[in-house]
Amino acid sequence: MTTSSIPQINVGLIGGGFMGKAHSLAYAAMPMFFWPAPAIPVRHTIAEVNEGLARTAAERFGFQNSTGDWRRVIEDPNIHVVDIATPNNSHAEIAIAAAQAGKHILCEKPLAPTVAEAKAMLGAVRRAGVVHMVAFNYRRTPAVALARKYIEEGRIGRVLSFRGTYLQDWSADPSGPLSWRFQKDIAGSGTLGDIGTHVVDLARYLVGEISAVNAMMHTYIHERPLQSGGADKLGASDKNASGPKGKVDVDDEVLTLLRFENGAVGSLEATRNAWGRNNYITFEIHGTEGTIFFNYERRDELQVFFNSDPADARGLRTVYTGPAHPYGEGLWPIPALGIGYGETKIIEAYDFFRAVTEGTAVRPNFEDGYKTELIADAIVRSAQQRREVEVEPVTV
Ligand code: NAI
Ligand code: SOE
Repeated sequence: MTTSSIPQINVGLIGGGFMGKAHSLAYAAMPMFFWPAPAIPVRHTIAEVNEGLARTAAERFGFQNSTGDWRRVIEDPNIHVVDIATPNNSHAEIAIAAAQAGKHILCEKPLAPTVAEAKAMLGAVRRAGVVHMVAFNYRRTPAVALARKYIEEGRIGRVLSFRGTYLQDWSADPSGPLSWRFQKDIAGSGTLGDIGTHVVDLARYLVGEISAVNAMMHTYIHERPLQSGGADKLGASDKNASGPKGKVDVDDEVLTLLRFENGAVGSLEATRNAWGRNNYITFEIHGTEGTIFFNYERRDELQVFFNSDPADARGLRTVYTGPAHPYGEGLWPIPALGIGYGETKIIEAYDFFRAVTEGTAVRPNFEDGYKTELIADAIVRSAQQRREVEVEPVTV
């Protein structure tokens, strides 16, 4: 196959922060990993909050054009894919406008800060008939995809239970500034929407639909120093901060029990106040015939116990992901050379552009994002009402 037979697809990326960087890297690298690539993503236009920031982002991330107004991206008939990498409160407005303009959409997680916005977004992409994806990238870690393969193949039998955690420590220090992630009107919720939803996505991907929750939520640090401007510092401590403080009105910690439609039970714990934990996404899944354990901080590894193993070789053992495993054909040639955060985004871009060029659906999509919001909403109501709460049905 020659390069000329691979479609070039123009991308308009909105938001040039942390995720703007990760997605730009993925667009540049995806064809280098997966060849023949489903498409060559062309970094056409990047939008930021003003012209200066947009120009800098274009130069840094390799975009041909820049704009200080995201609406220019939507209006441009040469742009076919809109990538939304802005804080949560702008996802719905941008996505609905992009869908109405017939653009395919990759939107960062959480899909939206509220159920109502997520529902409107799903309605818009369905009406437009465009490809849509929500960027819960951790399910694209090869070891996580391998866990799903083992479960689908029945290697651990019927799933009985799921224990998921997402523990970080970047918000444990009270002198960490008031990131937008601590403000309800921008983020929607705190730890729950920011990282708890990643675990919800993994639970749904690996075990199935969640029908009910029984939750507790807590806020430990109620005010933080105002950030003086510039890029979001993601809580990086400023010990000398002596200026004014602003109110934190979101949760720091969420814990919930989970009931799955298929009869499995589980739990989810998430906090950004766990000193010493960095990106500690773990799950342990017990089935009638075995166990699977994953820890993102050792993301090349999947620990497995299969009841079918010979009696003299029993024990949790480590499988190192590599060419024999999901996405192995495009990644590195020797197991455990090292999968990074970047690779999860490269794989995400690969699957998204495959769907765009083949005209097929990809998951997790806006329906998954909407369902995740319904679960997050049930968690909030359960914590408020101090009782088990059923997840509301999909109504789009
Ligand atoms: P960030 O604060 O680092 O960057 C956001 C950028 O968007 C900023 O540069 C800001 O100036 C720009 N922006 C804000 N409003 C805009 C507008 N109306 N038009 C154009 N640009 C605008 O935030 P970060 O970490 O990149 O987060 C963005 C989104 O990605 C959030 O929804 C977040 O939850 C999600 N995220 C997902 C991750 C994942 O692992 N999938 C990791 C980090 C963030
Ligand atoms: C901060 O908690 C954060 O950047 C989240 O917003 C991301 O979704 C997560 O992947 C990494 O941590």
